[in-house]
Amino acid sequence: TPAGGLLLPQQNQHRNLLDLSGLWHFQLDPGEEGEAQGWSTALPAPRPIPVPCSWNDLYDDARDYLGPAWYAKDFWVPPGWQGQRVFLRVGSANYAARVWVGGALVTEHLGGHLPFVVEITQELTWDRPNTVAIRVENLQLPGRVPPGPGPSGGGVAGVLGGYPATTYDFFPYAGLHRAVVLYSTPAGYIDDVTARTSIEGTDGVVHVRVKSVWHGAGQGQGKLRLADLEADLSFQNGEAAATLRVPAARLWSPQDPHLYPLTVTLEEDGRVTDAYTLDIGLRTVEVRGDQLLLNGEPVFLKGFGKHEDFPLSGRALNLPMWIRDYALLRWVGANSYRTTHYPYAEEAMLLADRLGVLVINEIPAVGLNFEDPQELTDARLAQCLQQLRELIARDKNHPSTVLWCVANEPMGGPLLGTGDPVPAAVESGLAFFRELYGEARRLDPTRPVTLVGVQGGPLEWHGLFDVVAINRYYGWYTHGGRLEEGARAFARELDELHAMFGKPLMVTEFGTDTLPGVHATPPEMWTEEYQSEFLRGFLDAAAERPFVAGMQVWNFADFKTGQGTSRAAGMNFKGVFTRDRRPKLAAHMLRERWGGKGDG
Ligand code: BDP
Repeated sequence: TPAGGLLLPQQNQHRNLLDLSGLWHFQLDPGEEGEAQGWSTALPAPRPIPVPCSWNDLYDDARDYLGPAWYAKDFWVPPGWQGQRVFLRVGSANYAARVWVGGALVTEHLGGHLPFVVEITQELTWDRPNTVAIRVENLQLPGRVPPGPGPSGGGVAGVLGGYPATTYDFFPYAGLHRAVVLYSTPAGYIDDVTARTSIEGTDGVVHVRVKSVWHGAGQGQGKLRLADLEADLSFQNGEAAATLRVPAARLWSPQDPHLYPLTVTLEEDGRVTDAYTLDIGLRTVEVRGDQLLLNGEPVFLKGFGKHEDFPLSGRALNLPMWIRDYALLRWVGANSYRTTHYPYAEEAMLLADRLGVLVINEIPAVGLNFEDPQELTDARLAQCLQQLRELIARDKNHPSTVLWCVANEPMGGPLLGTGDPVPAAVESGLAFFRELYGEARRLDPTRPVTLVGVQGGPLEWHGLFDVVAINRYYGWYTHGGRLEEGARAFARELDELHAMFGKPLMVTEFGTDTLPGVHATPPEMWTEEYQSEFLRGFLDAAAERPFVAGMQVWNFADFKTGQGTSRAAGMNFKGVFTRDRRPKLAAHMLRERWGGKGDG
């Protein structure tokens, strides 16, 4: 088993990669009989399913299904891989997974949206096909993250109502949402690379730590290479570090998202035995006073909260969607988004690096409620810490990630100012978030960390973080139909929060449900005019306040939710684009305001 690195597998002259995406066998297991009946070697009545894909939109009986389901596929390992170590990597199994190869249980994992890896060299056969079976189970349980509806109800979504019941306001899509791949490495291999960048004068400084797994004594040599720069790596107990200094560095920024390929090699007896290349960006992010700085200059995040959501493919990796979404971000003049409310596909992060998009990268901690019993909070903390470690391991080298976010709208009492937060819940949350913040900074001291707060929620929690991030709906969930009053209440709160914390402030959600094609003047709730004027009012208030470091509209596009009385047709209609990516009136307004470019 690897030491814990989550490097994106790659093909080169020392390593191999085989993507098992495509058609798999699939079977729901409502009676939970699969394990006892040996489904790990063959499914008795399989239907075809693509991987990656959510199962929900494909078969009627799968849409609202909660329970275990099985995926299986036969594969050959290419003969040229013999003598190498072979690993299986699952990009995202939502939610709990167990994996068998050749009928042997090889690993288990809890939590969607993040990859896990297991070495399967010993389990493989070379003279006949191998079988991989993955049991994916998607129950909404209170001790998980995101939590299933617990003793205190269903969080924000509990207030909204909805079926299937969730603590969050999006459809509980499930399945193998990203690629399942096989890869091979030499016996001694590069397991992890951490590149941290700083700026000194006009030099870009790259400090690189490498972890390797050696078949011998854990010692060895290697090299770092970036353009024509080179440094030696000398491993002690599998770890080595070196620093490269790039003169007259071309810094990474949204205006010029320049990437430098960084190559790490291992050597034995002067011969290169393993190599790994990743593209890095030379840039810094920091908070100074009430400003967020990119490369030492104040930066403003214009953009959206998003979802990985599309008809039929559900929450799965959908490259056409991503390419179109990045084109539309450019069209509308946005430079950022938040990965609401879970980590997005690695391909999306690579594209953000390449296209110069700033990402607030969030763990799947949505729907937390600190009025629940302490044992649930403890179980959730353990899960959040694991997800934070996995996310930082996966995404730490992406220049596009400028901020880690450890939770969305944790609750500590009544919602939307209908009552005061509950003191015991606030205390419990303080201990919880102190720990998460500390862990994020320990794992990655190079990026600020934030928590996204709900309207009317406890303000104390923000004090622990580097950036104050808030979701506000004055003019929608409160002040409905009264846009001016709502915008004034919003502006007042901005000033209060600034006086209270003196930190950079971001509005990470603001928006209104908007039925495409529905119009009214003067603007009325649910119309395109109302959305456009609501957003304009908030943007105006923020523009007068230099401590506001970002405005992210909720949402980029309409998205699927559970069924309920407040979500027409099972959709959240707060997108400025429809679910099939057609602009509403607000998209044009934003484009004018944000200086969107040319074509989509
Ligand atoms: C916030 C949540 C988000 C919801 C949104 C809404 O963070 O997930 O979809 O409000 O109500 O509560 O539209």
